[in-house]
Amino acid sequence: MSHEHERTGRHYVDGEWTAGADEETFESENPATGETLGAFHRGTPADVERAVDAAAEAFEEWRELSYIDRAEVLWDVYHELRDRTDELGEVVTMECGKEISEGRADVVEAYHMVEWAAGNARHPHGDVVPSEIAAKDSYMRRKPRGVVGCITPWNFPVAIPFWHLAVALVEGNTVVWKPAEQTPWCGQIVAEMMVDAGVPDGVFNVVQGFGDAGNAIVEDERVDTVLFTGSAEVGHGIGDELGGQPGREVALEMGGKNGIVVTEHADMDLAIHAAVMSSFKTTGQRCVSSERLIVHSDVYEEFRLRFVDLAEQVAVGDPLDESTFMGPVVDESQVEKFHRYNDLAREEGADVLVDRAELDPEEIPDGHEDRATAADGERSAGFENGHWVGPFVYEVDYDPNLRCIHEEVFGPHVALIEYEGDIDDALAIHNDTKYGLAAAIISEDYRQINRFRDRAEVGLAYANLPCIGAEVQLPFGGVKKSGKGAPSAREVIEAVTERTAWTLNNSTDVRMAQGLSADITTEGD
Ligand code: UN1
Repeated sequence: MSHEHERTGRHYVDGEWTAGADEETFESENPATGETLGAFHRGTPADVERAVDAAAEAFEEWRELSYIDRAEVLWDVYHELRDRTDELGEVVTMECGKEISEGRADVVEAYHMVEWAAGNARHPHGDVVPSEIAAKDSYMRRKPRGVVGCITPWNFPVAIPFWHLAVALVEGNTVVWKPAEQTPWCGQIVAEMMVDAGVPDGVFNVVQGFGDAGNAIVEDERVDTVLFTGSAEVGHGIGDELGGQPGREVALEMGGKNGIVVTEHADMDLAIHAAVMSSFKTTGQRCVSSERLIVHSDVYEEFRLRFVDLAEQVAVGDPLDESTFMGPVVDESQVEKFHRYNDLAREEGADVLVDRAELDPEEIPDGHEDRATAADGERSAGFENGHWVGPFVYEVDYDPNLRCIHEEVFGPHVALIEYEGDIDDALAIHNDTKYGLAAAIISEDYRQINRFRDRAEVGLAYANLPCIGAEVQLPFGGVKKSGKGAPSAREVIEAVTERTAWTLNNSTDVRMAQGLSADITTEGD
């Protein structure tokens, strides 16, 4: 990787960097400044078809390697990621706008996942199952499914791809990956790392581009499994398309309208910290970010005062500056969506408590004077063309018909909802959403905590923690509209492998081995 001016990224297909079928390119943009970071060839369905050809062909050889041999290749990728964490972390920040410690954390999460997937290769794999017959050995044998298509989002442009890629490859599948169109440079560097690590030709293919390329992956019946993390709209489309096709697998992870419940027995310092982290980290652009804070009436006033106070002060600024808490949102469509939902909250009767939504770029401190930009190697022009917003916080009486507390915004748009009664009253509000990804409860009362654990309708739940920050070895995925399967960790193994229930007879006695209780013919033996 370098910061040179002329960057034109290519696809990586069948062991070659290629411009693809079409000369058309698209640009990657720095959301903080609006600068162009580079041009990338735009993949077409024809490019995807070539990539799937290559992956299908490479599969036969790749599957023949032992687990451990395949894992060795991934360990080399692990070292690339570790050695280049700072450098790649900076590209993450430049391309998707999250502040620099999060940029680096994205890369760290990626190598954690590689560590998990490659480490599995030296662990027992599968189950030994007892048989009714002593001479039989039965066990579960896993086989790779074939070609795995990965479609990944911009908000974790390195980590999430590795949730998919690392496991798919170690298990013996070959891959066609489409990175998000907002973060192609991250995709390019990951591909370079794969090449440097010696992944054989055709085993790993990248096609850069937009939804038409993603659709081509989904529509190609030779793609045996599709792993998708992204918007609910796109994800459900993929689920519907593949659902009706026997033999094709899918694991989907989509959004949420995640809630944090703060009970009357909450430690208030913990509650405030968890809420601020969950609502504003990554500028509210994690699938697990919280947009609903459901707070018991006994502690509501204190919570509101302290949360509002911090929301007013959250440091929005240059994402390359270590002291920034919140960077820009990724692009103009996110800015517009944020403003649209803030207006909607007002129309629906919300009482606005913090309104830093229209952030003036002139007021953003630039703490990173010597920042080298990808475009020209000099300090950027400034932030006036960036996609800047600040926290927007409101309180609203709970009403099942309000759209602002039911629809995902993906920004620092936060509702405070007061509840009365017991934990079941909080749960009734909390569970009133079509989504079910992540949740947290803040309480010192173990009964409340356990009730929440058992009744919160989510795939990831936390007590006395933010609802962001899942570790890679946990299955990451939601229930209800938030997902199907969990496209990370053990669940990816399920999605990219087929099981055979395998039984071996160790006896030469046919009857014993088959467990026959009767002779085959009436004469007997
Ligand atoms: C996402 O929210 O889009 O749990 C992924 C977390 C991260 C992954 C988030 N490990 O916050």
